[in-house]
Amino acid sequence: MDTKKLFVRLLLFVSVFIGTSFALAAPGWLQPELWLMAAGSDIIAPTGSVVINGGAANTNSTAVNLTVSAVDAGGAVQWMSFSNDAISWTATETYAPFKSWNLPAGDGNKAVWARFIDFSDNTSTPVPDGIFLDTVAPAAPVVTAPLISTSVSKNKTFNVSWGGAEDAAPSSGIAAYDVEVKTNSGGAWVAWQIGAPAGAAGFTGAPGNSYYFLARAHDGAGNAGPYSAAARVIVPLDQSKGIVKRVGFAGKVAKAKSNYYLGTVRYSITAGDELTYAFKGNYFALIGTKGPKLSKAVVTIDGAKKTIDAKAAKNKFRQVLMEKPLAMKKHTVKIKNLGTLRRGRFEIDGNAVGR
Ligand SMILES: [Ca+2]
Ligand SMILES: [Ca+2]
Repeated sequence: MDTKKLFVRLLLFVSVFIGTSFALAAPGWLQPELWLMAAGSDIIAPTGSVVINGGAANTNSTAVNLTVSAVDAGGAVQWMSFSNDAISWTATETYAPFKSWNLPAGDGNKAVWARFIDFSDNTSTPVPDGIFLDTVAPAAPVVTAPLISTSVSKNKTFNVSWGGAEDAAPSSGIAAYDVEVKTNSGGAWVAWQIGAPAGAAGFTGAPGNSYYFLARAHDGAGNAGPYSAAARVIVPLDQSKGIVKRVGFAGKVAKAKSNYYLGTVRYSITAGDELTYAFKGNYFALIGTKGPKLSKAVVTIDGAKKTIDAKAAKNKFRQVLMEKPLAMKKHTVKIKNLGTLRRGRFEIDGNAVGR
């Protein structure tokens, strides 16, 4: 074998050897960090950030999730470490984008600090993120509504308002209210206003039904408070519903623009006229007109009589002329016009029957 061939073979062998070695070591060799480390030249610390719960302002749990992000100018971030006070740090652990973390107990402002370390042990300046810890739910709010819709409305629509929930300090604030409604005592609760600010809204019912409203508040950290007591609103039956017997009381007014409930009223101008109603419910109120020319009447509920007087200095519409809580069952109500002298007219506008 001549020298030339030997040289070519040697060259080939060396090339293969270097190529193989380079290929095996390539991941390391290609990392500039290692070159710089070898040269002792990485003196730049990493920089990074930490975000608690995706940047949320509040949390109701001490268990939070951290998202970290860090870069190193000289190479790669290798380790990370955390602290609740920037004094006492966790043991360094391999850098990763997520970390489960526990805030110290006690509601209020909380901070979590992170720091990042590179291969050359350069440690970043600690960086914080803050969050407000609120683990205590707000108290029940207040729901306000009329006992009988006709006290505030001549149609079937009335206003319901909610608000006033207190959230004990340290508080993340009241964020929203939920208001639910059910129809009659046996009904199912149904969402009506969900995630609403404190406020009021009109509700339209059907005559003869009772509507129950209750509300709860959520604070800014997502704690839901207890439900308020329920407020009941009775939407009365119009005066001609539920009549089982009628003597007189033949007068009727139907005038949409009047102040009567549903624009209608039934009246008597004769002493002794009598209307008998039958209802099933746990409450009864007679809705009628008061005024200078309006009479006395006798109301008999299940046999118990009561004399009432519709006289008032000026006309007032949709007044509660009498009311009575009752056992939940069928009741008979008789209304007899006494036809008082010079003010013999008696007007029945509706009957509020609680259910
Ligand atoms: Ca709270
Ligand atoms: Ca009416």
